Amino acid sequence: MKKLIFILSIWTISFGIFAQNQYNIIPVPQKLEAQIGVFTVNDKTVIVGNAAWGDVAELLNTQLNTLNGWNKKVVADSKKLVKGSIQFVQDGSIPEEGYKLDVSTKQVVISAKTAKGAFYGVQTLLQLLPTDVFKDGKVEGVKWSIPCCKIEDAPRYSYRGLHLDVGRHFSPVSFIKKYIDLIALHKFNTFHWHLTEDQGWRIEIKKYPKLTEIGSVRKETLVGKYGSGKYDGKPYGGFYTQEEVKEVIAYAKKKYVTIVPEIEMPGHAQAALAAYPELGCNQDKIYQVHTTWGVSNDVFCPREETFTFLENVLTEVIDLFPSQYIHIGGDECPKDQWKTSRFCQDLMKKEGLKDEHELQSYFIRRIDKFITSKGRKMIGWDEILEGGLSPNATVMSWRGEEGGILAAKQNHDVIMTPGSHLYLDHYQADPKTEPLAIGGFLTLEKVYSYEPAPKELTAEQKKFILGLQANVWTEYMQTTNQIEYMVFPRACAVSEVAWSPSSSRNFGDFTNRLKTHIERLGNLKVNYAKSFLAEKK
Ligand code: TNX
Repeated sequence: MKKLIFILSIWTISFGIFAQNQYNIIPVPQKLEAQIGVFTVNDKTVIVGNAAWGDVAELLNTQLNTLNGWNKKVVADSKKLVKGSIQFVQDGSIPEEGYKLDVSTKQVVISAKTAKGAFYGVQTLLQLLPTDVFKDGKVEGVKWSIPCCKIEDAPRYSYRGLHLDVGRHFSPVSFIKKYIDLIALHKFNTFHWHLTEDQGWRIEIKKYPKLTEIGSVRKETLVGKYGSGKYDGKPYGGFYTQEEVKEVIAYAKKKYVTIVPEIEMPGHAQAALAAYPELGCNQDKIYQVHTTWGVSNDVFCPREETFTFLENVLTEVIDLFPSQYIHIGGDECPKDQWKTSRFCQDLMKKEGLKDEHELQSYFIRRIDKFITSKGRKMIGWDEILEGGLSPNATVMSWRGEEGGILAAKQNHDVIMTPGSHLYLDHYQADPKTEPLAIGGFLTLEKVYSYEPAPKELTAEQKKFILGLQANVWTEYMQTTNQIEYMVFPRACAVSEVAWSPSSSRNFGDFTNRLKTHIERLGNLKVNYAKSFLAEKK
């Protein structure tokens, strides 16, 4: 008897270790029960789709076909379970974005309530397969085995975002698509596309062609650190046509990623003013697209013409983007020009506004009213709290969590994006050995330690924290290679904070899983940073 117990316990321990090495899923699922055995995918394996989720089954099928040179078709749905298949099953009891995955030696069943949940089930399934599944093109000699398990999974937060600033440095459509793939792989559901900046306007607006003709090009390229860098004398630019924007939105839709577009106002507007100087407070001034980093003093003037312009721009943006949220910026708006403008001072008197913060609030409220009238929701950076928060606003808290806490206490929805934990433009390791970055110091471990539900809030107030987002400002990211380096693997840590239950947070376990995950990233040709490997030693 003793002998049997001994054998059994040795077996359990070794299975435990073995199991750990097999299930390297990021973000870690809510519940995973390891089982013995494997299911092997081969040319006989049928994928049984669910009629309503055709695209999801197709994504998996296409990938397996490409890797193996197969020419298989997804089989239409079946009322019964089909032995030997990978089958999609609808189950109304599962949460919106959740899924169940049941892998036995006989069959793989992905159950979900929605197509989106089924899509996340596929993301997990892909991570259970050998990492070669993330390669592009045919691979030889891989046994496609999936370790048996039962998984029940659903996200902790409903808003899980990754942002990209294309204003400072422009990223081509091909990269935006790759970025969206990576967003989806990590079960993020939102891509915040920061489209306008002092240093460049990047989206075509049909009514105002000069925004891109003039506003998307800066005279020179700054190379090196702001303040001591050099200009190379070459113009720098780029923008997305509306056709390209539509193509990106359609692409994102297939990956269940919502794109939140951002049009900055009233600050970060110098490129727009270079195109249409009449929108500034000093209408005789000749503006240029900003060539240095940092915040420009040239901001939109709150004249009627400016509101007409912004409403026209937003109308085109709303027509393009199906997203519920429209981001209007609102951050870092220097008030110097409003202080010296006769027009602004008169307007403040007329509207009974006591200072320039209230004038900014007046500005944002008007825009909020417009966006709300279009059936959408306005979201802005936490400066929109200053001078009084507009009634329908959602707040992105970036200067720490204070703004988010304040907004939640006023019953406004909040997305947490504090610079202290979620700014992926900060150094991730010793600046002496890292490529030039904007500053800050944010290790993988610190990102992973982030807890988005501040203690200052009651349980009721915490419900206003819809989720979190990591931001990627590109002043010092001149190439897409450098963006990848700064974003990965730190975004992997963000994904786990956003998706997985806080009770499963364990940095050691995460970095163990990450060893396999970076193989996936490598196969996807992502230039991830390796500094965290040194950090671990
Ligand atoms: C602050 S975060 C900004 C950006 C900069 C970033 C650099 C925010 C709303 N505004 O314009 O790029 O810092 O870390």
